[in-house]
Amino acid sequence: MKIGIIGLGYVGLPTAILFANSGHQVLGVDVSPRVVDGINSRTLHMEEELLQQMLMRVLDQGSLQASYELEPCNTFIVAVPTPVANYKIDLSYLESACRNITRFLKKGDLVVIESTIGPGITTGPILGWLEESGLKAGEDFSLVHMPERVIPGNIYKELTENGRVIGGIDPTSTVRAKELYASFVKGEMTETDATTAETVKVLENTYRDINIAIANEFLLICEKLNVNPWEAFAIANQHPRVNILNPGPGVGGHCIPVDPWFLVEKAPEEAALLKTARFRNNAMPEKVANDIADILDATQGKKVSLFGTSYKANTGDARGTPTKVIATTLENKGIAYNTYDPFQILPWESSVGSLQEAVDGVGLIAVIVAHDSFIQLPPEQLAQLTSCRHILDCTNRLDKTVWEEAGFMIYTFGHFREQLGK
Ligand code: SAJ
Repeated sequence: MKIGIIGLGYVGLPTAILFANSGHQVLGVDVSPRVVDGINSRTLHMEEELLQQMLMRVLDQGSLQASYELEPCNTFIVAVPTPVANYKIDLSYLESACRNITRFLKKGDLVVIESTIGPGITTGPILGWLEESGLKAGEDFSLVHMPERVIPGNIYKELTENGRVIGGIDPTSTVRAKELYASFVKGEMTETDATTAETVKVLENTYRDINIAIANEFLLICEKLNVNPWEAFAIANQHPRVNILNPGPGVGGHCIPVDPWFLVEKAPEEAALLKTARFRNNAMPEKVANDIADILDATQGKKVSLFGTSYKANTGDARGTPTKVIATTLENKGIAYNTYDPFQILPWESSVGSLQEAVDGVGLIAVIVAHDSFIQLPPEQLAQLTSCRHILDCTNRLDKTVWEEAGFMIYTFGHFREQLGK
C-alpha cells in the first residue's frame, strides 16, 4: 500500500510519519524546500520529541520519502492549508493538490481530504476536480473527508488517541478510510457522510472561538467595572456548569480564526453570533497595543519589548499570531518596540536574539505568550539584566506577589487602570 501525502505541515508530516511507522510506504509531498530538504536531512520542523525520533526511524527504514513531486499511489491524503483572505476561504492550495492527484488517479484508489473545508466542498469542487481524471467517484475511486483534530504541541498523542470523524461520499469510502487509519488511530472513529464531517470540524473550532470571545468580552466588561476579571472567572468557574476560557491578546493560529468563516460564507444571515465573536477576538491585539501605549505614557517609558511571537505558549508556530498585529499597531502609533521569542524559527525585523537584548533600554515588558521560560523566569534574574520595572502581563500567569516583592510593577491585563490613575 503506497500512500501519498500532500502538504507536510503540522498535520501532514506527523500523519506521514505514523503511517510510515505502521508498515506503509509513504511519499510526502510539499512545495517548501525548508520542509522537504529538512525532512530528508532528518529534521522535523516542529517541536515534538517523539515524532523526531520516529522520523529518524522511518527514514532509516526507507518507509518515508519527502519530495516536491507526486507519483502514482494507492491512497492520496491532502493536508494543505485552506486560509482565509478578506473573509473568503482560499481553496487554491486545495485545488492544486487535487489537480495534482487527478494526474495520477487510477481505479481502486482512495482519496482522503484532511484539510479543513466548509460544508459541501468534498461533494462539490473536490469531487469535480478529481473526476476530471475521467474516473467516477464512488465507482472507480473512493473519497472521504476526515478532518484533523490535533493541537500543535501535543500532536503525537492527539493523532493517535483522539477520536476521528470519517465522512465518505459513500459507505465503501468510509469503511476503506477507517480500515487504513486503524493502523495508528486508537481513538473512536465515527462514520458519517462527507458534508456532516465537514460541518462537525468547523463547528468544533467555531465553538471554541465563540467561547474565547465571551471570555474576552467579559474581560472588557470587568475592566470597565473595575473588577478583576481573572478573579471573577476563577470564582464563576467553581459553578459546575460554567467554564469561562482564558481571555487573552487575541486568537491566533491557522484554524480557529479561519473556520468560522466557512460557516458565515454558507449561512451569512444565521451566523450573526459567529461574526460578532470573530470581530471581538480580532480586536484584542489592538487593545493590547493601546494598553501598552497607555502604560508607557503614564510611566514615561519610551520602548516596549513584546515577549512571545508565536500564536500560543510553548510552540514556535507564529501563524496568525496576535503579536504581529500588536507590533503593527505600535508601529502605526510611532511606539518603539522589539520582539523576543526563544522559540522563533524565522526572525522578524524587530526580533532580538537574547533576553538581555530584549530588555535593554526598554520602559515596559509585555508578556504576550505564556511560554514556560517566561513564566518561570526568576524576577531576580530579570532585575539584574535591566532597570525596567514595568511588566504588562497579558497571560495572568506571573505570580504578582513574588514579582512585586522583587520590585516590579505588574500590570494585569484587564485590571491595571487604577494603577495608572485612569
Ligand atoms: N486561546 C485563548 N484562550 C483560551 C484558549 C486559546 O485566547 O482559553 C487562544 C490561543 O492563545 C491561540 C488560539 O486561541 O492564540 C488558538 O489556540 P487553541 O489552543 O485553542 O487551538 P489551536 O488553534 O492550536 O487548535 C485548534 C483545536 N481545536 C479545538 O480545540 C476545538 C485543535 O483540536 C484543532 O485540531 C485545531 O484547532 C485545527 O487544526 O483545526
